[in-house]
Amino acid sequence: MKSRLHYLGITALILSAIVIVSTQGLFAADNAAAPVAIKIDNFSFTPQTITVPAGTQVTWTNQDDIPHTVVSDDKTTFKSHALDTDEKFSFTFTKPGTYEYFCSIHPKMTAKIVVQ
Ligand SMILES: [Cu+2]
Repeated sequence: MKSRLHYLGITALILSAIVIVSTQGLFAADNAAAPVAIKIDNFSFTPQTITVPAGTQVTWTNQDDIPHTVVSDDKTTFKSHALDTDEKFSFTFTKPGTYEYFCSIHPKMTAKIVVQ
């Protein structure tokens, strides 16, 4: 009698451990911010406004046939050099806030990233 209860207890412990480990795995996957891509084409950033969780890495790709830059409005948070066709620039947003940016070659090109 003792041994049956004993094994039941051990089985319950092992099952609990499996549930805890797999649940933590799921939460870890949920918390990992998926990378986001923004394309630069035809003198515009697409999408022009995007909301992402903190920790998201955003990568811009210049798909236009002329150079563009990606520069935050404060000109310090992030600032790419002139991107040639198919060239990329990445920045990881760690702090929540609203980040407006533009192309310093064509200042009418503006867009925004909201980090939550
Ligand atoms: Cu430009």
